[in-house]
Amino acid sequence: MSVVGFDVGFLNCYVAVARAGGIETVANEYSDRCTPACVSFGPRNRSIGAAAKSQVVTNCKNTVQGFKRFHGRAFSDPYIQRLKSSLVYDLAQMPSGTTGIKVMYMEEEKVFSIEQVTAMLLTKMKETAEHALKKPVADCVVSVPCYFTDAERRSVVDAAQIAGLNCLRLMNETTAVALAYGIYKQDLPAPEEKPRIVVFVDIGHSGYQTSICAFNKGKLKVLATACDPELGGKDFDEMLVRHFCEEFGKKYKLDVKTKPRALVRLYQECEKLKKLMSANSSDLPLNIECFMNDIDVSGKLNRAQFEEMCVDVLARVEAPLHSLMEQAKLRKEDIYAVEIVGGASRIPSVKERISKFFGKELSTTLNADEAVARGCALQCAILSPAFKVREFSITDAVAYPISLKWNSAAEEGLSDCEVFPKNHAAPFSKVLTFYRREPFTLEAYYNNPKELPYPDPTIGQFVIQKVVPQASGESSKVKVKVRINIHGIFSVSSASLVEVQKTEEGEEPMDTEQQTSPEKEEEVLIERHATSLKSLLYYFASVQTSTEESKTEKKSDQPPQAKKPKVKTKVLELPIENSPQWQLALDMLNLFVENEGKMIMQDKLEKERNDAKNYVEEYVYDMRDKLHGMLEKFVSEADRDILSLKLEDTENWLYEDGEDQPKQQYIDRLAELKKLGLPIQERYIESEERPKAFDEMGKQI
Ligand code: ATP
Ligand code: K
Ligand code: MG
Repeated sequence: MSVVGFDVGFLNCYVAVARAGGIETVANEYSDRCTPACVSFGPRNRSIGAAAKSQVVTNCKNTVQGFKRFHGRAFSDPYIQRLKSSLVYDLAQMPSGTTGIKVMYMEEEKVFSIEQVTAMLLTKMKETAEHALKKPVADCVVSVPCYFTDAERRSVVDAAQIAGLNCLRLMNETTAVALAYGIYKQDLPAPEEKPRIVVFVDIGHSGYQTSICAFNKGKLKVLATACDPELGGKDFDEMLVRHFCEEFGKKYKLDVKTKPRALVRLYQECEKLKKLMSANSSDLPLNIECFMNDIDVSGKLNRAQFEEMCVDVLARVEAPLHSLMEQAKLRKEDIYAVEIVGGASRIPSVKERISKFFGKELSTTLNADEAVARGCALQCAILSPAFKVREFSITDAVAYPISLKWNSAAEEGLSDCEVFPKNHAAPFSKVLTFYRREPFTLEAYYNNPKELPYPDPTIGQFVIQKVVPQASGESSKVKVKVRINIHGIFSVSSASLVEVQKTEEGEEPMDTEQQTSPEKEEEVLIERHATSLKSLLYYFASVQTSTEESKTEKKSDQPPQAKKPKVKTKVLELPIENSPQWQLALDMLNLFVENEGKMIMQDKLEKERNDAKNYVEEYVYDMRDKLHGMLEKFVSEADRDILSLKLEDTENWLYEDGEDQPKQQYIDRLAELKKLGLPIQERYIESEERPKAFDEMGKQI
């Protein structure tokens, strides 16, 4: 049982773990807590994270970044098509119609699905966690932007599975931040008191997310969220790149856009410049040597000019804040604090806008880079039975209103019903009642496509199978449980048919089965009995809280003395055929799991091969130094010449034929060298030990 939180950022990823001392953000093999969201493909292996980022320029066509936005998207999605032209690497269509990336890997052209690419990143992050915890990691919580749709979320869940992770929860990034904020607060209002209202703002590289939350002791409730999925640090970079492309075009007659490598370098330098400008308002230089056609370029910019060129981007900061306050129906005076996180929240003009909107100083009590990962690790600790944490209940909110439509039994066409309005509590289950004689289909969709950052409002089709009429010929009562699960994903989780076995004439059967789940639940009557189909009646029953789900036969609990009819009902579970939109097929998923395992093995073998080669190289240099240094007295001139020659031979070999050999070749070479070197080293050690031993003896006497 591991307790791990992964912040899978568009640009930067973080890993937090729970250890005896509490929650800790842990460093990767480069002693860096930030792991770039970058995967690079080579002729023999993959590089992931920092190792991949160092290849962004040298291996630009096979180094992928910025792929978080491809999840759950069709290749034909206009959004993907638009992006495609601006990317240095290639995209391709997967057989299922979703988006894949096309690269050269192991000297072959390969197309990887987005789930596979994110899985590669997660593989790296998993290793980082395993290294820190010194044990295998499976259970974890993974972050997603709160504006992710169902298809995007399912795609991330699949990616986690491909990486061999057991994702206990996909956590909305803003909610993770809210948890990291609230769980340690000792002074939250008591449960019956007026809650403390806090706004959270996360501006990362790709997206802008805001949420407004109510805190009481031991709980947090997300009241509303508002986002701009296309506003983040990258938009500021974009403006800078555009500016310098123009400037260099005029000044040096360079068409930067035609050279992917130059463009990638310009993006890197502009991002650096942007960060510097957060701390300096004076003129700052931008210099790139050998930028294009052997030309060195230089330019300069100050913060005022930067803000001027970013007016349109900055103008978009306010809209989500307006929407947030409008949805929550609260006044600005009700807000206790505005907490900001995310790298781009450091841009002074962004901070100014937010602060001005609320008429309030912003709070930066949380670690701007690590709060999401820490919140995820905290959530994982809460979900883990093996870990003791403070009780803390989290109620999230539905980001987009969800409706169901179905063919009405009265054959009057389609009926529909909004089952989860915007900001409805999540996770949550509802039991819907239908009266049917045959199988029927429910179609789930987002009913407000205008606010969806996604072209297709379809969530999926769910066929309730094996529905039959009652023995009497009447329609059967069918109970369908729909839910927003812990990942924020809609599903039809179960369906059952209530079979009336015996009733006395004229009486309505009473069913007494109880629906339960650890989640909050509600019963909604969708259709009335067959005779009054026209009216859709909503009937909100109280939340039921019994502890066992009845799946088998149940008797109605009529008191025997009240001479009422005896009714026996039997509840039959019905199979459901699920077809969620853009769902990765199970056989593909299994294949990807298998392939990820093979690629991990390949990377491991390649690393071992490289290490073996490095050992030879190290030995050559080390021994050569020592032969003329500390080992000089312990070797005859003749032996030294033999070994020296052998070392030189080996060095030459390493740069020629030995450049790229199987691991065993290096092991053998090293063994050959050691056969000559070891006796010399032994003589040296012996001579070192002898006086020491005498010393020891002297001390004892
Ligand atoms: P997302 O949340 O959109 O998935 P992310 O989590 O990877 O992306 P962050 O790590 O929060 O993003 O932020 C990265 C962005 O913040 C980059 O655009 C980076 O240039 C920017 N950034 C970081 N530090 C500063 C700074 N001091 N000034 C300006 N921008 C900064
Ligand atoms: K991040
Ligand atoms: Mg982020």
